[in-house]
Amino acid sequence: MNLIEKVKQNIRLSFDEAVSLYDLDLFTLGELADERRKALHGKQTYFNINRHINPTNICKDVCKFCAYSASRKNPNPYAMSHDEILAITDDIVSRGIREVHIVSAHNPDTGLEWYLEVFSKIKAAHPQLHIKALTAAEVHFLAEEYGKSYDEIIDLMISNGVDSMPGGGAEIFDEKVRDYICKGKVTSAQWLEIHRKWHERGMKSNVTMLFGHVEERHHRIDHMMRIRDLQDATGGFNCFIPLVYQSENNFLNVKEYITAHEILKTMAISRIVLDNVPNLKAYWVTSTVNLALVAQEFGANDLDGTIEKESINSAAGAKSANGVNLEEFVALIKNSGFTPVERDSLYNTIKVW
Ligand code: V47
Repeated sequence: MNLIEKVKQNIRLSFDEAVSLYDLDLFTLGELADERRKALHGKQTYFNINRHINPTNICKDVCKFCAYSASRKNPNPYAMSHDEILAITDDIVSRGIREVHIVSAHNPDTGLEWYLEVFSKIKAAHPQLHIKALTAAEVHFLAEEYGKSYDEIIDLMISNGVDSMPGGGAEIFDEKVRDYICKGKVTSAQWLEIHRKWHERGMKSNVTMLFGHVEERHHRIDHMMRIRDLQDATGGFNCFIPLVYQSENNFLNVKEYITAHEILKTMAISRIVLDNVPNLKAYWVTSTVNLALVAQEFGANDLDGTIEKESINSAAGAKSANGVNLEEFVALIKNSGFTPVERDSLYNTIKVW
């Protein structure tokens, strides 16, 4: 049976077959991915009304692709106080925002207690606000720094109010590429182990892939295969988020930028290969809003959210520092022929706009 027929019949692809999907033309891939999207979500496109908080940019790790952490290219170290964070959460809740996404650099002076306390203070003040916090890279950092096991850190996160884990820190799982772009931080096996443990407690998380830098196509497929294997075992991933590499103010010297054509191919292939992950997010922050809207035709069914404030990707050139306006966002989804569906953090429908 040929590859296209296999995809049409929902037959799971091997690594080699998945790599050869890239040989298909973009529109064929788009049609195949769109079939999968339609079967799962029809014309619905999810988004949520959320707010990112990045409490500190002081980091003990040096990832070549990162423009956010304080370094000689970004000599602006900061660390927020609990009061500053609580003022933000008070404000966002009063404006109807339902999710706070808290991700930081690996700051040795921001202690484990500092995080646990801020989570429990937020939860005490706003029990209904969903806290999506700490990437597996941060869990690993905190475990090492404070001599705790992953199990202990995870249990502390849960008992202090964290509701789900974001997908950051996955980067690219291939060990050689990973060593080149972010040597010294959480390894691929550790990243996957942390999410496995999180899922084993009945909790949900997301998974990202940083692409468009020095990796090759087969590295992306390898990344997807490792996710597919873990998802078979746990079912705990809600969403796959391919993050397009942003090139400014960092130490990764990428000469040739990825094309929109290659980004859309990768989106479509993720939808086809990750047959067990229900949602595929076109993260407008790294793809641009325009391409994220087009990606709806290539398998994507989620556009993240309004975000309000974003520091990690905007430091590297993304035009996301101030988020997007809700009405405008909804109108863009509608005008591109899809139905905007406001969701909560766990993909329950809140409102069909
Ligand atoms: O892990 C850092 C990435 C991630 C760059 O789970 C870069 O819903 C592109 O994970 N170019 C953090 N990307 C953001 C993240 C995320 C975002 C939105 C939603 C969710 C979710 C997760 O940002 C990091 C890293 O992979 N990143 N630098 C850069 N130059």
